[in-house]
Amino acid sequence: MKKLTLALLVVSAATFSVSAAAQFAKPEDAIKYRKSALTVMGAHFGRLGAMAQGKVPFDAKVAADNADIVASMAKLPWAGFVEGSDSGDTKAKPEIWKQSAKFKEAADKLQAESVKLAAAAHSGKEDAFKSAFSATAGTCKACHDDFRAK
Ligand code: ASC
Repeated sequence: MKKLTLALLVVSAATFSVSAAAQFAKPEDAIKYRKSALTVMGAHFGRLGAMAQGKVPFDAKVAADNADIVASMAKLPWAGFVEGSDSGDTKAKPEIWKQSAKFKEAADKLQAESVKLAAAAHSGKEDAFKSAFSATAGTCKACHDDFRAK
């Protein structure tokens, strides 16, 4: 029984660690957090983009390393979109909070596609990598079109 309780605690801690770790004292802290996560994700996604577009030669190891970071970072920004953080140093549109199910769906799509992108990068197959890259980029764009101000 004790073992089961401990196991359940460990599982729930692992499940909730991301949201529990991301508690914010002020709205501007949440804004800074989500923008930071998106900035880091964008930097690594950009390295993948350079390869996907043939600007730099495809390197399976570099692709896999960067895609793993993108897939990890893709989990983080969402906890920063707390109520009351729609104004200030942000391009976040009010629709994020008005259409929260649609926003969550967009966030989930990015996460799902970035996991597939990492798998494709690990396969070492350039064609699979390129198509997974463009599917993932499509989820970035769709969310920006609907939920980010110009
Ligand atoms: C990037 C980046 C984005 C997306 C988006 C895809 O490299 O920083 O925000 O791709 O432009 O359309």
